[in-house]
Amino acid sequence: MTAPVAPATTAGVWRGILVEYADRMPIGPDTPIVTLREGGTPLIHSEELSDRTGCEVHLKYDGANPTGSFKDRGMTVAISKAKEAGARAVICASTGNTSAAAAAYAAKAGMTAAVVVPRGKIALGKLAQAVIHGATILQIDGNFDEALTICRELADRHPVELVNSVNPYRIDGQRTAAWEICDQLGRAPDLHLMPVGNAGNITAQWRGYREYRDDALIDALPVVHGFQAAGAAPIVAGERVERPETIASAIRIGNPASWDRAVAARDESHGTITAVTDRELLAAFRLVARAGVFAELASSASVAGLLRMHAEGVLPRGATVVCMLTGHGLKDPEWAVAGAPPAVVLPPDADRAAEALGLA
Ligand code: AN7
Repeated sequence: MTAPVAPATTAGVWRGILVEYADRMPIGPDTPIVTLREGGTPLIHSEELSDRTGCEVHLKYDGANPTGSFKDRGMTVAISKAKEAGARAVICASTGNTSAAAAAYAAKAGMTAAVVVPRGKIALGKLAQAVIHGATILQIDGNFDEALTICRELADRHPVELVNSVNPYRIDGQRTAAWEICDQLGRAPDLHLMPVGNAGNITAQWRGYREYRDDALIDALPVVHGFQAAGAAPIVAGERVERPETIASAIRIGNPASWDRAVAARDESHGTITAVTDRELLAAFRLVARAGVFAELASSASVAGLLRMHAEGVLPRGATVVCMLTGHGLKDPEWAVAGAPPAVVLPPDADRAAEALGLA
């Protein structure tokens, strides 16, 4: 049985995107709401990035979702609809975050999940989530694109529901990030910057903004700038990348499923999709963390892109900018500790501690 939604004691507390945006969601009175109260994530003003760029920069921190990434927004809808349709099992291919979300929401729904991931190429935190939520994990000697091909085939031939972003309910749910940004700012940003991997999210954000504009909830649309990792930038190159490579494993994707829709979002918004190097990703990752926000490495593509656009002198002065931070840094803590100075080890002695801290 599904728990009742929003008992009186939760008044004023965020109830998850399916309830908060119910009138914009593909749900009816009989749809079971499978939720971990995703969404409602913080929009954080960045003084550091605003000072550097001369813009008003905000970070939409979707790492604050229940499983630590924006994928929860789409998964609550996909799993609720799968449950409504009577599905017992779901399957997805993943670079990690989708599998974590699918595993968690399937567990909440009492369904089984199978996840197909590239062997050795997903962050330990994400693998840990799939394991602990009880998903069946298949690791393939291949990349994400090959894993997705396998999953599409299995879903065609067997009674399992595909919950990758080729499932339209995933896109429906992910639109909510754009709506929250508008609700939080009281307007649409001038520029919306985000990482691009399989390109479901850029598709969803652009749809979200357009729908808010069509309903006169915002006056103007943002310009959307997407960023791929340099070794995995098929949309930038205009051709598939057979062997995508980047340290940002979340966006190590060579043949995005929503390629055409990403190009449409780019062109309709008069934006761009460009590449950022692994070095730029790491620099942006550290910069954002120094101001208190621990976002996943791949997430930092939005901020790396912002800094590059600033260096190129193409940012309109005073523009309101939102950078999406799509995942939590704890997914892959290795990147945080890599290159850190050696630990300071001391006996338990206050004088020695004071000395080490330069206080004595
Ligand atoms: C943190 O989990 O594709 O362009 O299988 O984990 O919508 O694919 C993850 C992608 C950005 C790219 N940021 O979003 C997966 C997967 C993070 C991500 C993306 C992903 P899309």
